[in-house]
Amino acid sequence: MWRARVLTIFPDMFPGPLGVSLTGQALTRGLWSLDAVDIRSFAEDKHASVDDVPFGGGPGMVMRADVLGRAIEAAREGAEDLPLVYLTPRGKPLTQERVRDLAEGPGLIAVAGRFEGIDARVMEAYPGNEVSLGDFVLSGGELPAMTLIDACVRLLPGVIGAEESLQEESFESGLLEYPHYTRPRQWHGLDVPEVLLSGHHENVRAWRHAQAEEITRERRPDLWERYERGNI
Ligand code: 9WO
Repeated sequence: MWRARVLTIFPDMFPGPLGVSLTGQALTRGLWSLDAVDIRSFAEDKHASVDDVPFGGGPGMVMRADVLGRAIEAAREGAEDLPLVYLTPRGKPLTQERVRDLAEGPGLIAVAGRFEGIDARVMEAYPGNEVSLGDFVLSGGELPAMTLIDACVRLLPGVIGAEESLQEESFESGLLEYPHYTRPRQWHGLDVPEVLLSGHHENVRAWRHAQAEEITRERRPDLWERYERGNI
Protein backbone atom coordinates (compact mmCIF):
# COMPACT_ATOMS: atom_id res chain seq x y z
CA MET A 1 0.00 0.00 0.00
CA TRP A 2 1.27 3.50 -0.93
CA ARG A 3 1.87 5.49 2.27
CA ALA A 4 1.79 9.21 3.01
CA ARG A 5 2.99 10.69 6.28
CA VAL A 6 2.69 14.43 6.86
CA LEU A 7 4.50 16.32 9.59
CA THR A 8 2.46 19.34 10.63
CA ILE A 9 1.46 21.41 13.65
CA PHE A 10 -2.11 21.25 12.29
CA PRO A 11 -2.90 17.51 12.02
CA ASP A 12 -6.63 18.35 12.08
CA MET A 13 -6.27 19.73 8.55
CA PHE A 14 -5.93 16.08 7.39
CA PRO A 15 -7.34 14.23 5.52
CA GLY A 16 -9.38 17.36 4.62
CA PRO A 17 -9.95 17.41 0.86
CA LEU A 18 -8.06 14.11 0.53
CA GLY A 19 -10.91 12.46 2.46
CA VAL A 20 -13.53 13.07 -0.25
CA SER A 21 -14.17 11.96 -3.83
CA LEU A 22 -11.53 9.93 -5.69
CA THR A 23 -8.76 10.14 -3.10
CA GLY A 24 -11.19 9.64 -0.19
CA GLN A 25 -12.70 6.50 -1.73
CA ALA A 26 -9.23 5.17 -2.47
CA LEU A 27 -8.30 5.82 1.17
CA THR A 28 -11.39 3.93 2.40
CA ARG A 29 -10.65 1.09 -0.03
CA GLY A 30 -7.13 0.79 1.41
CA LEU A 31 -5.30 1.75 -1.79
CA TRP A 32 -3.21 4.21 0.21
CA SER A 33 -2.77 5.34 3.82
CA LEU A 34 -2.37 8.71 5.48
CA ASP A 35 -0.86 9.60 8.86
CA ALA A 36 -0.68 13.17 10.07
CA VAL A 37 2.13 13.41 12.62
CA ASP A 38 1.71 16.27 15.11
CA ILE A 39 5.06 18.09 15.34
CA ARG A 40 3.95 19.73 18.60
CA SER A 41 3.78 16.37 20.36
CA PHE A 42 7.61 16.31 20.11
CA ALA A 43 8.03 19.58 22.04
CA GLU A 44 9.59 19.04 25.45
CA ASP A 45 9.08 22.32 27.32
CA LYS A 46 5.97 23.03 29.39
CA HIS A 47 4.54 25.41 26.74
CA ALA A 48 5.03 22.83 23.98
CA SER A 49 6.95 25.37 21.88
CA VAL A 50 7.72 24.46 18.29
CA ASP A 51 9.08 27.88 17.22
CA ASP A 52 11.53 30.50 18.44
CA VAL A 53 12.96 33.88 17.42
CA PRO A 54 15.41 33.86 14.48
CA PHE A 55 19.14 34.07 15.26
CA GLY A 56 20.43 37.28 13.69
CA GLY A 57 17.13 39.00 14.34
CA GLY A 58 14.32 39.86 11.96
CA PRO A 59 10.58 39.41 11.86
CA GLY A 60 8.58 36.30 12.67
CA MET A 61 9.45 33.00 14.22
CA VAL A 62 11.36 29.94 13.01
CA MET A 63 10.44 26.29 13.46
CA ARG A 64 12.88 24.71 15.92
CA ALA A 65 15.34 22.12 14.58
CA ASP A 66 15.25 19.95 17.72
CA VAL A 67 11.46 19.55 17.82
CA LEU A 68 11.09 19.00 14.07
CA GLY A 69 14.11 16.65 14.11
CA ARG A 70 12.45 14.40 16.67
CA ALA A 71 9.21 14.45 14.66
CA ILE A 72 11.10 13.39 11.51
CA GLU A 73 12.86 10.58 13.43
CA ALA A 74 9.51 9.32 14.69
CA ALA A 75 7.81 9.61 11.28
CA ARG A 76 10.63 7.61 9.70
CA GLU A 77 10.14 4.71 12.10
CA GLY A 78 8.80 1.81 10.08
CA ALA A 79 8.91 4.07 7.00
CA GLU A 80 12.66 4.18 6.33
CA ASP A 81 12.05 3.57 2.62
CA LEU A 82 9.86 6.65 2.13
CA PRO A 83 11.49 9.73 0.57
CA LEU A 84 11.42 12.91 2.61
CA VAL A 85 9.81 15.90 0.85
CA TYR A 86 9.97 19.50 2.07
CA LEU A 87 7.25 21.75 0.65
CA THR A 88 8.85 25.15 0.16
CA PRO A 89 8.90 27.93 -2.44
CA ARG A 90 12.70 27.40 -2.48
CA GLY A 91 12.30 23.89 -3.86
CA LYS A 92 12.49 22.45 -7.36
CA PRO A 93 9.28 23.11 -9.30
CA LEU A 94 6.97 20.07 -9.16
CA THR A 95 6.40 18.33 -12.49
CA GLN A 96 4.06 15.53 -13.56
CA GLU A 97 7.22 13.45 -14.14
CA ARG A 98 8.24 13.86 -10.48
CA VAL A 99 4.67 13.06 -9.42
CA ARG A 100 4.80 9.85 -11.46
CA ASP A 101 8.12 8.87 -9.87
CA LEU A 102 6.72 9.41 -6.37
CA ALA A 103 3.49 7.54 -7.19
CA GLU A 104 5.53 4.57 -8.45
CA GLY A 105 7.53 4.48 -5.21
CA PRO A 106 6.43 3.34 -1.72
CA GLY A 107 4.99 6.73 -0.70
CA LEU A 108 6.39 9.87 0.92
CA ILE A 109 6.99 11.75 4.15
CA ALA A 110 6.00 15.40 3.65
CA VAL A 111 7.29 18.13 5.96
CA ALA A 112 4.79 20.99 6.13
CA GLY A 113 6.44 23.99 7.77
CA ARG A 114 4.81 27.03 9.36
CA PHE A 115 5.96 30.44 10.62
CA GLU A 116 8.68 32.19 8.60
CA GLY A 117 10.31 28.87 7.81
CA ILE A 118 12.18 25.98 9.36
CA ASP A 119 15.70 25.96 10.84
CA ALA A 120 17.98 25.24 7.84
CA ARG A 121 19.94 22.61 9.79
CA VAL A 122 16.93 20.27 9.57
CA MET A 123 17.44 19.94 5.79
CA GLU A 124 21.17 19.32 6.39
CA ALA A 125 20.62 16.62 9.01
CA TYR A 126 17.69 15.02 7.15
CA PRO A 127 18.35 15.56 3.44
CA GLY A 128 15.32 15.27 1.20
CA ASN A 129 13.68 16.72 -1.86
CA GLU A 130 12.70 20.36 -1.59
CA VAL A 131 9.63 20.79 -3.78
CA SER A 132 7.81 23.96 -4.87
CA LEU A 133 4.35 24.20 -6.42
CA GLY A 134 5.05 27.65 -7.80
CA ASP A 135 6.42 31.11 -7.12
CA PHE A 136 4.07 32.21 -4.36
CA VAL A 137 4.03 32.14 -0.58
CA LEU A 138 1.37 30.48 1.57
CA SER A 139 0.85 30.41 5.34
CA GLY A 140 2.17 26.88 5.57
CA GLY A 141 3.21 23.75 3.72
CA GLU A 142 0.04 21.75 4.45
CA LEU A 143 -1.92 22.70 1.32
CA PRO A 144 1.08 21.99 -0.93
CA ALA A 145 1.52 18.63 0.87
CA MET A 146 -2.14 17.78 0.18
CA THR A 147 -1.77 18.89 -3.43
CA LEU A 148 1.31 16.72 -3.94
CA ILE A 149 -0.40 13.71 -2.32
CA ASP A 150 -3.54 14.22 -4.44
CA ALA A 151 -1.44 14.31 -7.61
CA CYS A 152 0.28 11.03 -6.61
CA VAL A 153 -2.77 9.14 -5.33
CA ARG A 154 -4.83 9.64 -8.51
CA LEU A 155 -2.06 7.80 -10.40
CA LEU A 156 -2.09 4.73 -8.12
CA PRO A 157 -3.32 1.53 -9.77
CA GLY A 158 -7.09 1.16 -9.32
CA VAL A 159 -7.76 4.74 -8.22
CA ILE A 160 -9.11 6.00 -11.55
CA GLY A 161 -10.74 4.18 -14.42
CA ALA A 162 -9.39 3.64 -17.93
CA GLU A 163 -11.16 6.70 -19.36
CA GLU A 164 -9.45 9.17 -17.06
CA SER A 165 -6.04 7.50 -17.48
CA LEU A 166 -6.25 8.24 -21.20
CA GLN A 167 -6.85 11.87 -20.26
CA GLU A 168 -3.60 11.72 -18.30
CA GLU A 169 -1.71 10.55 -21.37
CA SER A 170 -3.13 13.41 -23.38
CA PHE A 171 -1.84 15.93 -20.83
CA GLU A 172 1.51 14.22 -20.92
CA SER A 173 1.76 14.92 -24.64
CA GLY A 174 3.08 18.28 -23.38
CA LEU A 175 0.06 20.37 -24.34
CA LEU A 176 -2.56 22.08 -22.21
CA GLU A 177 -6.07 20.64 -22.18
CA TYR A 178 -8.53 21.27 -25.00
CA PRO A 179 -11.89 22.86 -24.00
CA HIS A 180 -14.74 20.61 -22.83
CA TYR A 181 -18.49 20.93 -23.48
CA THR A 182 -21.62 19.13 -22.29
CA ARG A 183 -25.39 19.74 -22.24
CA PRO A 184 -27.23 21.99 -22.74
CA ARG A 185 -26.30 22.49 -26.41
CA GLN A 186 -27.22 26.13 -26.17
CA TRP A 187 -26.56 28.16 -23.00
CA HIS A 188 -26.54 31.94 -22.48
CA GLY A 189 -26.71 32.23 -26.27
CA LEU A 190 -23.49 30.21 -26.57
CA ASP A 191 -23.33 27.15 -28.85
CA VAL A 192 -21.27 24.00 -28.60
CA PRO A 193 -18.75 23.91 -31.50
CA GLU A 194 -20.46 22.15 -34.43
CA VAL A 195 -17.67 19.62 -34.97
CA LEU A 196 -18.32 18.08 -31.53
CA LEU A 197 -21.93 17.30 -32.54
CA SER A 198 -20.93 15.88 -35.94
CA GLY A 199 -20.10 12.34 -34.85
CA HIS A 200 -16.90 12.44 -36.98
CA HIS A 201 -14.40 11.10 -34.47
CA GLU A 202 -11.36 11.94 -36.58
CA ASN A 203 -12.54 15.54 -37.04
CA VAL A 204 -13.23 15.80 -33.30
CA ARG A 205 -9.74 14.52 -32.50
CA ALA A 206 -8.09 16.94 -34.96
CA TRP A 207 -10.14 19.90 -33.65
CA ARG A 208 -9.24 19.12 -30.02
CA HIS A 209 -5.57 18.77 -30.90
CA ALA A 210 -5.60 22.12 -32.77
CA GLN A 211 -7.34 23.78 -29.79
CA ALA A 212 -4.78 22.31 -27.36
CA GLU A 213 -1.95 23.62 -29.57
CA GLU A 214 -3.48 27.10 -29.89
CA ILE A 215 -4.11 27.47 -26.16
CA THR A 216 -0.62 26.21 -25.29
CA ARG A 217 1.03 28.60 -27.79
CA GLU A 218 -0.96 31.56 -26.40
CA ARG A 219 -0.65 30.86 -22.70
CA ARG A 220 2.53 28.87 -22.17
CA PRO A 221 5.37 29.79 -24.53
CA ASP A 222 7.66 27.68 -22.30
CA LEU A 223 5.61 24.50 -22.86
CA TRP A 224 5.06 25.38 -26.51
CA GLU A 225 8.79 25.69 -27.17
CA ARG A 226 9.52 22.32 -25.60
CA TYR A 227 6.61 20.72 -27.47
CA GLU A 228 7.78 22.10 -30.82
CA ARG A 229 11.38 21.06 -30.19
CA GLY A 230 10.13 17.54 -29.38
CA ASN A 231 8.25 17.40 -32.68
CA ILE A 232 11.23 18.33 -34.87
C1 9WO B 1 11.08 24.62 4.20
C2 9WO B 1 12.27 24.99 3.68
C3 9WO B 1 13.32 24.26 3.23
C4 9WO B 1 14.44 24.91 2.75
C5 9WO B 1 14.47 26.28 2.69
C6 9WO B 1 13.39 27.03 3.14
C7 9WO B 1 12.30 26.36 3.62
N1 9WO B 1 11.14 26.83 4.09
C8 9WO B 1 10.43 25.78 4.46
C9 9WO B 1 9.14 25.82 5.02
O1 9WO B 1 8.68 24.82 5.51
N2 9WO B 1 8.47 27.00 5.00
C10 9WO B 1 7.21 27.05 5.68
C11 9WO B 1 6.07 26.72 4.76
C12 9WO B 1 7.04 28.30 6.40
C13 9WO B 1 6.49 29.45 5.61
C14 9WO B 1 5.29 29.04 4.82
N3 9WO B 1 5.52 27.85 4.10
C15 9WO B 1 5.24 27.84 2.78
C16 9WO B 1 5.38 26.81 1.87
N4 9WO B 1 4.74 28.88 2.13
N5 9WO B 1 4.61 28.59 0.83
C17 9WO B 1 4.98 27.33 0.65
C18 9WO B 1 4.98 26.72 -0.62
C19 9WO B 1 5.34 25.41 -0.77
C20 9WO B 1 5.35 24.86 -2.04
N6 9WO B 1 4.99 25.57 -3.09
C21 9WO B 1 4.60 26.84 -2.98
C22 9WO B 1 4.57 27.45 -1.74
